[in-house]
Amino acid sequence: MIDSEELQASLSLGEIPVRNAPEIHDETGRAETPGCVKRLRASWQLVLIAILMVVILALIGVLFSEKKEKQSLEAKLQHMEEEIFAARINTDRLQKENNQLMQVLNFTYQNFTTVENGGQLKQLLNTTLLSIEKTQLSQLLEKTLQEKTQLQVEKNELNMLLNSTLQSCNLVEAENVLLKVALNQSLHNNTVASAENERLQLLLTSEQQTSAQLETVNQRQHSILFSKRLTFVWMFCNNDTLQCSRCQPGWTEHASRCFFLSTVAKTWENARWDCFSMGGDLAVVLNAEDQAFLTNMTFQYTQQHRGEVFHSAWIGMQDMVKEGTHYWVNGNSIQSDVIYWRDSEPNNSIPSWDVDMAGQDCVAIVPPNEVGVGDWLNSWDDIVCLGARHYICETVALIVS
Ligand SMILES: [Ca+2]
Ligand SMILES: [Ca+2]
Repeated sequence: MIDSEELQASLSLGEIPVRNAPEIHDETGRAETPGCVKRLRASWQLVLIAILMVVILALIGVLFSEKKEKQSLEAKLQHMEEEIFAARINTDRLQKENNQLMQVLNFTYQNFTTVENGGQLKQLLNTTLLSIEKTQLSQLLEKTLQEKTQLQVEKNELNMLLNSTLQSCNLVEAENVLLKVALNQSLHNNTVASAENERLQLLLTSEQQTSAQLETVNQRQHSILFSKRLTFVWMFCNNDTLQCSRCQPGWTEHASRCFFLSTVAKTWENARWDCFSMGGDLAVVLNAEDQAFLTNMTFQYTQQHRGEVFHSAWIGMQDMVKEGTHYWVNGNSIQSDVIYWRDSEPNNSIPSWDVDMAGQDCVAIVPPNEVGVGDWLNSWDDIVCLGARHYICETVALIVS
């Protein structure tokens, strides 16, 4: 065992106290320290050093902890002193307020004692409180009534608005029904219009095709009309409207024949030559229609040329070869049912200047004073062929196929 004195001496010297191991003596008597003892002694020294270190560290820790705790206690103490100081200040303030309250209480008590009857004050107080409460209730009631009135007004307005809205809804519904009807009608009309449009489109297409065909035909006809080969056609057509007649200008068509009444007077023979030169001959009366037409032609001429001398107009009939036997220029003899002599004609009158005593062998139409009445058709008269008369030529009307 190590004594405490030895331990303190060792610590003071910085050595680790070790217990003296028993000495081993050799045979010669000289003391000898064994190896195991030496090792054991070194281990003990190390252990002691470690223990000392731990103790020292523990002591240091304890000292540090105590110092820190001391500082904390000092801070708490300072804080408590500050609180105590503040409490004292607060206590002083409370004491002052308490004094003031006591003064007020004393003053109140003194005033209260001056009132002879405390019950009257209480009653007065109650009355005052009731009056105030009543006033407040009245005001509240009045306010409530006003709110009720306002609510009633708003209710009436809302009812009116509701009624108006319902009426508007009814009107809207009615209008909606009308619009639906109109929409259906419109759709129907649209369908009809669409069908009509399609029909018109088809018709337009057809018309366009027809127009194109007519255009082609028109171009062909135009080329034909303006060709030199058909220049003569222009003689029979109006140059503006291209309305064509089967007779040349100045000639009048009748019964597929063309007739021309001259504006000059010539002998019967020269008149016939003139007709020849125009591709025709003196006119022949084939029937009553021809007679009416030619007689009316002479009448119209005299009506349109009143200042002009117009005795009569030669036609293609004569009895030059055999007196009393009349022939038409076409070789036909006079027909018994186509005879239109004036009264007392033919009389074959021989004028005094006719040295040849040829008589009247050429026939002309004497224009009547009026047409359509009486014996106006009987207009023939035999006249001396050398006399100058107007004349009527005829040709065959142009045959247009
Ligand atoms: Ca005669
Ligand atoms: Ca006569």
